[in-house]
Amino acid sequence: MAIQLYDLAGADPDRRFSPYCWRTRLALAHKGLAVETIPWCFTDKDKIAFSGQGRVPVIVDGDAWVNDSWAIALYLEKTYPDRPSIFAGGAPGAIRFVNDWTDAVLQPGLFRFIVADVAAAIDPKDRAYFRQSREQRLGTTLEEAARGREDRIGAFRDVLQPLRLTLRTQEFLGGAKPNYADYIVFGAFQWARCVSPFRLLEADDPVYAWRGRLLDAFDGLAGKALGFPV
Ligand SMILES: N[C@@H](CCC(=O)N[C@@H](CS)C(=O)NCC(=O)O)C(=O)O
Repeated sequence: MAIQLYDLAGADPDRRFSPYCWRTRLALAHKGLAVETIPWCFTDKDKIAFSGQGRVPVIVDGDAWVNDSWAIALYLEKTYPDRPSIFAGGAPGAIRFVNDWTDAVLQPGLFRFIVADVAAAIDPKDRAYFRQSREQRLGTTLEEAARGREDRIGAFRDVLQPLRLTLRTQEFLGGAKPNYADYIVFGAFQWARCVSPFRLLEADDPVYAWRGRLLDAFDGLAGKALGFPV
């Protein structure tokens, strides 16, 4: 039986834009595990109440359920040891650092470039909740947070320099092949691509080429998903 994944969706149920859910989608694809995704909106808390919390991803695998993308990654490694390892080419502890850098630096930085586009893409029933919760998190209005993105993009690209330096000499963060570190960081760019036409990367950036390789991975799983051209 396929693993079920509660997956954040927009007003169009085919628009799947959670960076954390993309980590899980790619980890499942890496392991060759079948998945059935269930579209979920921010205010559908009752649908995942069985998990004891209100965020996605949540997976249901037979009698087991797991929430939190990092916990899901560890669960998949432990439960399916005969499948290709998502940590191959890296140590889980170091990949955990990539997870925390992405959560603490990359995604909050990126959010201010796409916040208006996320607000436009979400289901109308989520709008009031999204505004209230994100304005509290940002400490300002959505409109103020979104302002002047063309002027700020250079500083954001500077933050990507460690990623760029690594990708100058290897195809993936995992080395010759992608591993879970790639899926974590790529999830942030895929989040943006799924909701926003804003150009985050220049075409001659090694990060741009790396993102393209991951858009093509697993028969174009991420590249075929509803979003904007990059
Ligand atoms: N640490 C969690 C974060 C999950 C998370 O924040 N998910 C967002 C979707 S991108 C969510 O469900 N938010 C619900 C809300 O804001 O109420 C993970 O890695 O899975």
